[in-house]
Amino acid sequence: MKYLITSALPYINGVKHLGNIIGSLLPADVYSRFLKQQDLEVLFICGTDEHGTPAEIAAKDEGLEVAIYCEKMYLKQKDIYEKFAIDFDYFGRSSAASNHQITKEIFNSLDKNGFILEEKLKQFYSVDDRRYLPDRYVTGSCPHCKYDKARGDQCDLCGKLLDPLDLVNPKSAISGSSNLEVKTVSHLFLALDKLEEKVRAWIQEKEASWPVYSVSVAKKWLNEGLQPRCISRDLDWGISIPKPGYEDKVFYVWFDAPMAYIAITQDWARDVAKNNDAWKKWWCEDLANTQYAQFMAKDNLPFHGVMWPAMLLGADANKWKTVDCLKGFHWLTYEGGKFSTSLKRGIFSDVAIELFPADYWRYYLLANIPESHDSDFRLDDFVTTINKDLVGVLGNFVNRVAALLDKYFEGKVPDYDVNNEHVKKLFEHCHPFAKNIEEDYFGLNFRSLMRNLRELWCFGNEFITVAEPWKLVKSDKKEAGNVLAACLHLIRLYAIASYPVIPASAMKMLNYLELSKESTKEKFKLAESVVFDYLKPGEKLGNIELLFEKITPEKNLELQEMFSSIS
Ligand code: B3M
Ligand code: ZN
Repeated sequence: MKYLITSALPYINGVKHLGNIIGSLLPADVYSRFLKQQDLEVLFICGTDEHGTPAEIAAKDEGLEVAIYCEKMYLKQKDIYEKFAIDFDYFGRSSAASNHQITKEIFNSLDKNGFILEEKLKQFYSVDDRRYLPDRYVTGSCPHCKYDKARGDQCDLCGKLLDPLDLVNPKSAISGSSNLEVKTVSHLFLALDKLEEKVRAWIQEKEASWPVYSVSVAKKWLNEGLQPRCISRDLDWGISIPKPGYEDKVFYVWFDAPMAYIAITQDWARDVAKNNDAWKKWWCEDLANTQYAQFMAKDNLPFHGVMWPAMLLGADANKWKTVDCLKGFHWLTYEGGKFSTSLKRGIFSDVAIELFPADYWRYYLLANIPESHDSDFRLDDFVTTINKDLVGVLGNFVNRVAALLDKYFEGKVPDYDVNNEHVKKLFEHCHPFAKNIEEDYFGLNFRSLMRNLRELWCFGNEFITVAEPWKLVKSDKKEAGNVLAACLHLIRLYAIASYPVIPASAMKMLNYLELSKESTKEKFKLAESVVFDYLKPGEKLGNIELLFEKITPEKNLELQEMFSSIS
């Protein structure tokens, strides 16, 4: 079995907030790191989603050409994800040539198979801008809640999806002009209604391996009855439509964005695998031996669970790999309200990563992942959690062990007896934990994973507090050596079990045990990590780098002030 992992492609129109990070990128990374640790064949693909009105409007706001803006934001986002230690095999772009090609190819197949319709549509034309105004190019008042800055595709206040023609007092978002005419124009539609039965059968086949929530969202869409969906737009930036009469239009962003998962894999094949055909084994060969997991926030579930599969099934039912596990997340809220990119509300990834190392954010976000319901990010809770769990539990244990070994055993692995009762006790306790943690990783149960990890860490402090090696060393040095050797093995287990969540800190622990080089692959398997005779007696231990630094009350105050204006 090989494992294909994709995370929803973040929109290009700005730096993402912490809600976006935990809503797809971070859990996908944890899964990918874990599987790679088990020495399985894994490909983790992501990239920026660069088309549509949001990109054009954001570029205009910055006074840049769209292509230049996208290039700049692509590099910026890529850099931030690297700093968060999100370890993609390839981070590409939906605007790449590969995506133009594959999107057109799939469209042509759909057209040939009779799933593309031409229909007339009423649309705003701006006389002053001399152009049509799709989606967000129209603003006005929401007909539902009267919010006066609603956009043509959606109202940011009440969240309802809109058609530009629904808006009250519509205006052009480009010039502000309200001199708009309604014109009837021909557009292309994906005949989702004709694909409904194929999708229904496909979901039935897959649903056993999807989380319940994803199944219910997909079925809800399906049961409301699928309607033809417009897939053409009057924009300059995007993928042009290879059909006579539509030369001046481009594809709707949601038509080409999921195709980019395939296109980015092609770019990976060219640039990383150095074999232009290497993408095929992930997408169109040996389908039964690929396990494909997608990660996304809940608003993306209908597109991934219904619309994109419909496109692939309609293009060629037997050719394409479709998702096996559709993992959708709820919302992370910020201090009780919404994170919002347009309103700049919340903590954004670029600011966050300058404040604390990635592991701090990774740990807190994963411990609070909105897995089965929305969850709230709270700055005071972030500070408390870091100080308690990372500094007080994990960091403290590792420091205690290292200090005692420095003091009494010249910083070396003590002589120890594998069959001593401390080791036995540890083994009995840790074995079921490691098994549960392994199941949590494989089963994508993040909340349970984080609880189990934390509990496993807590055990170290309890163990050493009860065994009191600092006293034993005076009466029975051999026994103190047994205890501390057992603790070193526990640190090894912690490093291995925690690596996907806090990779940099895990590597520091392995460096301390001088295992960083040999422990990359097979020696790293979780199932085999509960071994307590692994370290060689007498071996010199490395330097222990400070794992985590306490967030002081002064720093806490500084943070509260820094973010107080946005709550
Ligand atoms: N860019 C929406 C989002 O970032 C969208 C995902 C596309 S995945 C093909 O939430
Ligand atoms: Zn509204």
